Amino acid sequence: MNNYIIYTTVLSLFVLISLIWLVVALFRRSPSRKIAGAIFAAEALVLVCFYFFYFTPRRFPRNYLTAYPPLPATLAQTATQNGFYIGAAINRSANPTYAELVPREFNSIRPENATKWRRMLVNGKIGKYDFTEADAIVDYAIAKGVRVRGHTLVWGKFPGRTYPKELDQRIAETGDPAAELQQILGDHITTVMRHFKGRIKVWDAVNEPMSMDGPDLDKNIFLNTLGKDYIAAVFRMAHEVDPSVQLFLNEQFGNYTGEGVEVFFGLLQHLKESNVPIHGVGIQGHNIFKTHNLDEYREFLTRITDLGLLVEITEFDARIRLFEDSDDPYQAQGDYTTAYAVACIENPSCVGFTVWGLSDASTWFDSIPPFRWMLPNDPLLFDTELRPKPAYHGIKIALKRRQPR
Ligand code: 9MR
Repeated sequence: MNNYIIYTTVLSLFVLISLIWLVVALFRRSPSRKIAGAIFAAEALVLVCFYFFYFTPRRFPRNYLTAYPPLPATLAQTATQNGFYIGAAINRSANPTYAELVPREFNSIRPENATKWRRMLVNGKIGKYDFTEADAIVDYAIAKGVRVRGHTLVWGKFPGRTYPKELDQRIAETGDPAAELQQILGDHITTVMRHFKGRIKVWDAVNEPMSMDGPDLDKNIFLNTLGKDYIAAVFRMAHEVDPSVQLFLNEQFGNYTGEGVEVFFGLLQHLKESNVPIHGVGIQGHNIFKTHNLDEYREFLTRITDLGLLVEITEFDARIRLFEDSDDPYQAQGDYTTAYAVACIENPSCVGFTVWGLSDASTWFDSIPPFRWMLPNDPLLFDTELRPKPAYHGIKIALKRRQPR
């Protein structure tokens, strides 16, 4: 499904080669310049057509608007009755849409950004916290009886957006980087967990420890300074601050088998054997360039829960364009999303399924290239007008069959 990347790369290479040929031929006044010019023009034209094809917004039939009879109970009620968390990532609390939709349809939320380290700091200044945005979301949810998952205490990618950029500078300038980082991390974890004590009872202690470039741990500032045991150290610090809080390791996978997965299981094994207080694994579940192999994913869930860990799907979304070859893309997307959620619902140790946004009106895909140009993305359970999509119904039906833990 990521054909456009292959096509663009190959075509662009051809265009580049023809361009070089053309420039050289023109420079040497070679007779081949006309052929080079013609080939270059033809290839460039194909490339332009190709761009138009992929980046022209699509419209798919919305058969689901008439296909499903309304069911009496809401998604949140069905989930609660069957011992499951159905969640959404939330950005603002003062939005009247959320005020109504969240407690009705979701019994769990996860601040999309508000409880990230950098986001809670005034001007990115280490130690200078402003919890206004996070408190508004958390208190709103709690007042409505909705569980909050904290995201995230430590995340080593994208400095300046996840952890404060000032940290890089502080660690580079200090005489004892390990002691300095340990101190700053300890202060951060203590301040944040104490602030939300009793309100956030489950945290992603560490987010995305795996590298995006290969089957290895991400070589971020925490790993480079403290070694791979930074992960264990974060869990231990957090547990010490509040032993009643559940601590998760949260990670994104595109494949559920392979070398990277084995490195991840090696890490889990190591944490378990070292008696690190880890309670579960969060699987993000973003479907970005392709859909996931559901058989392998089901096996993967079992492998985690066989280790005695809980698991949750924490950030699910699947772009509608991944289903555009189907006769009814929204239905195909719904079937896939339902199957993905069902694998979790059927595993008693898989305790929740959270989607990365409340409705198709607001998704991170709409703001990042190239997906912002490949509209629509429509990856969630409710459409832009907040009408339930096929997976909403599929998940609700599946929840009724959930076996209690
Ligand atoms: O959706 C989030 C986006 O608004 C932020 O700019 C970005 C950086 O903080 O994080 C996005 O959420 C990510 C999540 O925190 C961790 N897993 C991947 C998510 C999508 O990038």
